[in-house]
Amino acid sequence: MIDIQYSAEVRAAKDAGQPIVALESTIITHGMPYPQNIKVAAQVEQDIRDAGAVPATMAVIDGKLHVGLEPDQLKALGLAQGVAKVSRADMAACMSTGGTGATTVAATMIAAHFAGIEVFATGGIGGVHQGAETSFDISADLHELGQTPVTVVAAGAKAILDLAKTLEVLETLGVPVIAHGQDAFPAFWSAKSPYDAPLRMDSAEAIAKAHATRRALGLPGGQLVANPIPAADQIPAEELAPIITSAQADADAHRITGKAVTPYLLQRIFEKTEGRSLIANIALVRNNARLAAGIAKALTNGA
Ligand code: PSU
Ligand code: MN
Repeated sequence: MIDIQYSAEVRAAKDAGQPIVALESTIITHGMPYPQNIKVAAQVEQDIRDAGAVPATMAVIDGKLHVGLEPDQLKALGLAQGVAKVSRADMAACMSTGGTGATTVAATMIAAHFAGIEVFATGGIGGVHQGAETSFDISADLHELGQTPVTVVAAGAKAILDLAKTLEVLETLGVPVIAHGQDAFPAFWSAKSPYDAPLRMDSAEAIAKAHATRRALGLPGGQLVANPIPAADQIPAEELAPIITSAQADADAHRITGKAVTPYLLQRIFEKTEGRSLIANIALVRNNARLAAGIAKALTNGA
């Protein structure tokens, strides 16, 4: 009944059994400003191709689930105003009403699993927000990681989130959190947070093998691979801390709630860093795309 619209490239890769990496689209519509969003979306796709895999950017367009976008569709999504942000809760409604929406990490995982794609690259995942003890704001991304078997490569989580609580929830949900090449859990714009990740692996092959072992055990849920931003591109945590505090205060003052919180904070931080946050964001997404391609290749090679 669900009629997936594959891009020509993803369709050919599926037929040939080539490695495929899923990409989300909320990062394009709500995570980065126009016009950089369009350039970055195309660049990240090309990074995956250069690393020997095929990119599959997900979105819902006119009610249809797209797995892989043609270049003109990718551009149109980045240009469009007021595109819906579609997560687990809204995905089916968006499709059944013929709507158009960009997929979050949670919705992209659902789409990837549905299409038989096991590896996904993004920037940062949603998590437990600061003040969650009163707001109860915990991203659906965490529950998705607990139930959908996709390995997600991200640069940790942003300091707009409460990292300690985010790690606790992931542990409760049984999600393996694997730092790549270091012990510390990365903090998005900074390579290291004060917290160690529960697991560490130093190669794409090891991560692929862990994924395949979970699959063989029949475990529901995915893995979170926390890949640090390259050192040359990071912004020191102490420099960002006051900016994040003031962005959070703005969000509280304007009574921003629900799914509007994350896009609002990202935009305020972009403004307050005069665009530096975006430069770091681009570097880490590209770095994650390359690692995800390596994991997808290792899985295809029988990890
Ligand atoms: N974190 C980022 N950049 C993003 C997002 C999160 O650093 O673009 C987006 C992702 O699509 C993620 C979503 O899945 O925000 C989480 O939103 P929420 O916190 O409302 O669950
Ligand atoms: Mn939320």
